[in-house]
Amino acid sequence: MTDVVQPASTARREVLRVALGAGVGAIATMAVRASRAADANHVTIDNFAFTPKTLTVKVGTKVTWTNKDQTIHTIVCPQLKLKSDPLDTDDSFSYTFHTAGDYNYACGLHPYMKGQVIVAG
Ligand SMILES: [Cu+2]
Repeated sequence: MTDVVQPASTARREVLRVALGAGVGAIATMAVRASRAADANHVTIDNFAFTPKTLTVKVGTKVTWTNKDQTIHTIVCPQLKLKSDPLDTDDSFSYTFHTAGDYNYACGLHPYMKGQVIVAG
């Protein structure tokens, strides 16, 4: 009898564990979605690339770049005569876009790192 009950109990515990695991996964997914929505004006610099590569914002939006690389990067936009200070790991730079347009920028130290901010009126 014990031999029959024991496996069933173990199996039920396993089902519960899997269900809890799925619940945690769903919560984690929701947290990621929420943080993405909040980061609509944020560009991450990681692995020598800007993410998102193209960011679309409304006029008046303050855009913030944060360097997640172990290498120094800068933000350079000739159109705006904009040049950030060197950004070390976890440093940020912000700029408020006041005029609609397509703004191409790059890293001053690694010109192949390109990004774009589209400012819609
Ligand atoms: Cu760079």
